[in-house]
Parts: sequence; structure tokens; C-alpha cells
Amino acid sequence: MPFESTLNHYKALIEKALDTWLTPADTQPESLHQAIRYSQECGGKRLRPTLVLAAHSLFPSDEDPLPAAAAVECIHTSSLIHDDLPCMDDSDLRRGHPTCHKQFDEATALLAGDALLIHAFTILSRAYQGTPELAIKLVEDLSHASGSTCLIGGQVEDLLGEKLPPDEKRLEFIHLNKTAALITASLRMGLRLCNPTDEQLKHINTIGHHLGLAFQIVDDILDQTETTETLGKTAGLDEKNDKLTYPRIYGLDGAKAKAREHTQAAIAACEDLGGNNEFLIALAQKLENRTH
Ligand code: GRG
Repeated sequence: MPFESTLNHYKALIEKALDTWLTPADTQPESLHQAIRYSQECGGKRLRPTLVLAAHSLFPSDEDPLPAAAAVECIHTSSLIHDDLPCMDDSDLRRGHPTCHKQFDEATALLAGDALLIHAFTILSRAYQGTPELAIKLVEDLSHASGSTCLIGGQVEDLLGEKLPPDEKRLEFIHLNKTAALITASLRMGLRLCNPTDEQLKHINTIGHHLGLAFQIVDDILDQTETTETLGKTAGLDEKNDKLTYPRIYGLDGAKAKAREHTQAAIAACEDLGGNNEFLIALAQKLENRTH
């Protein structure tokens, strides 16, 4: 199947899985479940669940990757809801719509993020209970990537980094943890469903490392170069919040060169891994050239 058709096919499967696994909006308390569905359903590229499906299709197995894909997107959306709160990035727009705390209120947004975070693990434990060893590995991958040494730790350093002098080491720590860790976990979880060797897991970690860094570097660049309308989220926030970013340290051209380097390294690791890697390679290329 051509790349764009596969991408659209994956997206449709992911939307359906999210709808299946999310609690209905009319469940008590309705405001909470409406807020969860609002944030989850109001757009988003669905990159991380797409990576779960792409990694699973490298060496396909009979295990269903869709619950794992839905679980990863729950964590991602919960982190976006929290990131947008006034105590963090204080953003009014996300995925082309008012942020959760603007549409509902701050307490509801905080709790919707909490609930989505927990729901990810409910999905994994229910969907993979027939294969407990696999379920445990999936929970480990996702909880590790979301915890205090990865996603949350990266976010903390990101907040601490505001207004500090530029520091390359701190910048890489932030990007590796707030972004690359969940991207790596998405790929690992997809591959986990195919009973991978340690060698294959090593390759997928390398892909996640470089793809994750490239993705966040491009995110930094787009924050400076694109409009709020194109991004669907408030542009220029990094500068306003004095964030540590790749363009701030390396300049726009330097940041673009770094994004290219990491994309090429991700593609080389995909080639080393082998399997049905054409989609993943094309996706890496597309992500480098995206505009939102
Ligand atoms: C509640 C798990 C949890 C974490 C709390 C707030 C926080 C800690 C972490 C936020 C980290 C963060 C905002 C990282 C940025 C990652 C990033 C590049 C987001 C944008 O991803 P896209 O472009 O967004 O894939 P869409 O909307 O397309 O899904």
C-alpha cells in the first residue's frame, strides 16, 4: 500500500480504537468524561500510536497492537492537557481548539489528565490479560517512559530551564526525556507484540532516540517559523517563556541541520533492523519536513 494510504488507514484504526477504549462521555461525572473525550478527540496527528502500529508491522504477529496504541495516545494527551495548564505553559489553544482548562476549567483539566494517564494502564491490563508476560512488559515500557526519570523528569527540567543560560547537555536531556522517551516506548511496545530479540530491541531504541530528538527539534523550529493557525497551538510560546530550544542554541539553520542528522540516523537504524521497514523510513522522512 502507498505510504499515505497506510498512514490514513492506521489513523482510522486508531480513532476507532480510542473511541472503543475511552469511557463514554455520559458516564458520571459527565463533565470529567466529556473533558477527556474532548481533548482526546479534538485532533492530533496520532504519531505515537502510528509508531506502535508501524513497529508491529515490521515483523507482524497475531497480537493486536491497537489497545497498546490507544494506551500510548492516552498518556500523550494527558501530558498535553497538563502541559497547557496555567502553572506550566499556560496555553489557550491545542489541536486547533481551546485547551482543556479553557473549554472546561482548571480542576477538570487537571483531573482529566490524571484520569487519562491512569486509563492507559487499565487498557493494557484489560486488553493483554490473556498474555500476562506481554502485559507486564508493555506496562513497564509505558510506565518507565512516562515517569519521573523520563517524560515527567524532562518536563521538570524544561520548566527549570526557563530563563537559564543556554546549555547543550540540559537541552538534550529535556528533549530525550520529554519527547524521545515516549516515542521510543511506542516503537518498543509495537515490537514487543512480535516477541523481539534483545538485538531488535536495541535497534528500536536507537530509532526512537534519533526520531524523538528529530521530532522535538522540528517542533522547536515550527514554534518559531509557523503561525498559530497552521500549528493549531499557540506559536511563539518558547520565546515568550524563555525556553531552552535547539534554535536558541544552534540558530534556525543549525537546528535544521541537527534535525536532518537525527532523521538520517533514525533511517540508518531502521535499515539495520530490517523487516517491513519501508513505512517507518517514509514516516521518518515525512516528519522532518512537516509543517505542523
Ligand atoms: C501527565 C504523563 C503526564 C506527564 C506530565 C506535562 C508533562 C508532564 C509533560 C509534557 C511534555 C511535553 C508537552 C512534551 C512535548 C512533546 C511534544 C512534541 C508534543 C507535541 O506532540 P505532537 O506534535 O502533538 O505529536 P499532537 O497534538 O499532534 O498529538
